[in-house]
Amino acid sequence: MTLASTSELPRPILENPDPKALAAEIVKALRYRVGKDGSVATQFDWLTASILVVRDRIIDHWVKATKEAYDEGAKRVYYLSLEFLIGRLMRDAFTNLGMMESMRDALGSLGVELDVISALEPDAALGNGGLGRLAACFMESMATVDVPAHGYGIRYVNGMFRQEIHDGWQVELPETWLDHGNPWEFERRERSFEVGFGGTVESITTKDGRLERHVWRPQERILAVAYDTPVVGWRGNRVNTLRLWSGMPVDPILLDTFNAGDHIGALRESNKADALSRVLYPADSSPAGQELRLRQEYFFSTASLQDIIQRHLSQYGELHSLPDKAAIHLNDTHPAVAVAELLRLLMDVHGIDFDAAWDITKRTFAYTNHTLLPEALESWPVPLFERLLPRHMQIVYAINAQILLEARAKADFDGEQISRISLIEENGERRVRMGNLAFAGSHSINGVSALHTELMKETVFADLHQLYPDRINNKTNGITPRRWLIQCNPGLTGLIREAIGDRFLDDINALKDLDTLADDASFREKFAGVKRANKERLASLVLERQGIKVDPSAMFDIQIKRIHEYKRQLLNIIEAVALYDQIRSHPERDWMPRVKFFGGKAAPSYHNAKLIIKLANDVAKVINRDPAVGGLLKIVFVPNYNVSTAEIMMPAADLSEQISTAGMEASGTGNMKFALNGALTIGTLDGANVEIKEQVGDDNIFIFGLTTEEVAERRAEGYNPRAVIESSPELSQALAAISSGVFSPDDPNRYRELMSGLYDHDWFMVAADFDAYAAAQRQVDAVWRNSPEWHAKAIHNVARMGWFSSDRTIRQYANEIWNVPA
Ligand code: 26V
Repeated sequence: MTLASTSELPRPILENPDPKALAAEIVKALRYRVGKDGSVATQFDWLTASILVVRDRIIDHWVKATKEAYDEGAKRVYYLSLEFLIGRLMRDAFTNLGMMESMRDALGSLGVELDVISALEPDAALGNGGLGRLAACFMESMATVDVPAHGYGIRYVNGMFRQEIHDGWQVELPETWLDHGNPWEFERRERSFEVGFGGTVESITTKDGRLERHVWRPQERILAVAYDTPVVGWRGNRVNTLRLWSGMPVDPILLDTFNAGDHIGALRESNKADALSRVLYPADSSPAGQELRLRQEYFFSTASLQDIIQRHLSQYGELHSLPDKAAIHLNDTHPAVAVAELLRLLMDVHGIDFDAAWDITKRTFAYTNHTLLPEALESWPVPLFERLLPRHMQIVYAINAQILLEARAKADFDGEQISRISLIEENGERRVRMGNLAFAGSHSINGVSALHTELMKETVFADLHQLYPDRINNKTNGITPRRWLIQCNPGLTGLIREAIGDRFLDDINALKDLDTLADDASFREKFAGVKRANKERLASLVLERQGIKVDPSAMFDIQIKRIHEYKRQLLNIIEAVALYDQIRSHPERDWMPRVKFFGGKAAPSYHNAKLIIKLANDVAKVINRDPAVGGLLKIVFVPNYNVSTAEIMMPAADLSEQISTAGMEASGTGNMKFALNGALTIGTLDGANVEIKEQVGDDNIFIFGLTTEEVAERRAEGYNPRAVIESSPELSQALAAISSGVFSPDDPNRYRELMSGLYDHDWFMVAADFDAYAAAQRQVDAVWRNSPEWHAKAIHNVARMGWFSSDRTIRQYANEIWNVPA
């Protein structure tokens, strides 16, 4: 079968370059921009030259798109996000410009392998997980569906840490993605803005004693400097800008201090500025709480707003029209301080009164909530907030007065409800609630799956929803099919093109045409062949990197995502232990060979998550070496799970594990990537799994376990995990084995506490769902045994995933929230 080749695309993008001409361009870039000659160039130099060649093409479109948006007076979307988990960009750009094969040929003629150099491109890992990756998919989709947009974030020097596994334990190492420079970005020194911290607020009054305005005199000042990366959409239709801010000192060196002999002190300013954009916080739930995090949030929020205001003023000369020309989106509460900052800029800098400024603010902002976990809801101690941002503290109080007034006027809220909608938490330590601030300052608040949105209305935002019932809406997440199908799975893409033509490349819903082919034996065989090749690729990677041999004809059962107790990797591992026990006790049964893959990072301070990684590795060590299992079950923990690893693992999966405690996973997007690549899901009725089930049909997914309501009921009636465990012999035995040190003979007590947590409270209902999960796994085995049936289901999954394209999601945001055409 042939790989997707650009020459077959229906409307060849751009010029669909001739490989010979491309090769000449690459050589020229190598010589004049990298400063090397082919005879001395390293593989890395070839990579840089190749990126520069594709970048040149992107720039032409970039300039054009930017000018058009300006000339048309188009409304722009500004996506504020502390995280953009982009991964590699080169292949994405080749795919979207339709020049993958030309580039491969051009490089080949120069004796360079595209696959070799593209593997050298570092991942831009400026995010933790789902929230950051969603921002990256959205950037690509906004360019694709022609929405003029800017992403705003921080240019972290150290993104997400690199994970190594030493003796089964996670070890965190700094990721230095900028070490060899970054050919994608453009530094814009001229685009820099001052960011203040601390200091005092002065009230200026008129001669007759009326308050005229407030002037904030910050004690510290730092510069935010812009770095721009072009983001190209499918077929190069539009190129948008990802603008990342980097901290720079106003005075790089305090010369007086230096000359007075304090050489270290003289660099103080420089270090402070550097710290702001130094490192991404690697926790995606535990309260960060640290001052540096709040500084980062304010730093990028104010720089972005100043940039937006400057652009708006230069085009329209006034700010009352801001909501008509700018939609500013808050990706979670991380940029929520922008609500207070926009008010400050409008009032204190541009002289607009509170009522008008508040109206502009609300009509401009929209906010997405990405989690209901109480520990992930941001709040800041009032004393810290007040010390760093004294003027914003006053503004928060002013907003609070406003919404409490509305609550009292509009609804007959009781004291408890009033205290719940307040922007200030008053129980115990006083804190600023960023979720309430984002809600109050936005005209739209959305959840990321139907279930999550309903739960938002019933839980965190119940009272604010009662006060402002028109604001909460749902926008189910999506993924970009360019990266998560066309680019990462050329085999499947080629097969689909052969079978149903090219329409799905531009209209992903055309994948539906595959549905009828599920009954076609010859198509099923080809489909199985593609999956097999993808599994072989993963198998050789695991052999090469980890020295573990796995059989590509076994079922590849994969759980890859952040390690979190609510995501229940533990449930999966315990089930593997129970299965291991069964295989040993009943070797005569006809077991279906499986390889269970795990991958994911734990927050460095999250003790149990790190212990779960160690457990997966300990269990793997024992099972993989046990001749009694005879290769029927293998466990592999793949280190350093990131976007690039995902691109290899998603296409190679037979079974996708989406087994969070119902009600806890806001959406999930890995679940969508797997299904689009032809894996069947085993999952709970949580997040977007609910909607995946609706799309693919009940027969093509394995659903098990308690529903959200049942989880709540069980908790309400006093859940007793010990009784549940004791009534399940398989579960008891597995827990006893782990607890007694069968998998940790070097430290038999290693998992005592982790296991006793399950007996004592089992917050995430692992025990309650265990039997249902094990039963669902045996049902999975039964279907797997019937290979044509399995592949037919897998084909139905691919055929019915069109709705989960982030193009659909972005069109909904555009039409229903941002009010821009798409
Ligand atoms: C929260 C915090 C809390 C303070 C410390 C730093 C930090 C960093 C990130 C976060 C956000 C975590 C929320 C998150 O990633 N949610 C995920 O969003 C995905 C996209 O909507 C969704 O698919 C996942 O279900 C959801 O867990």
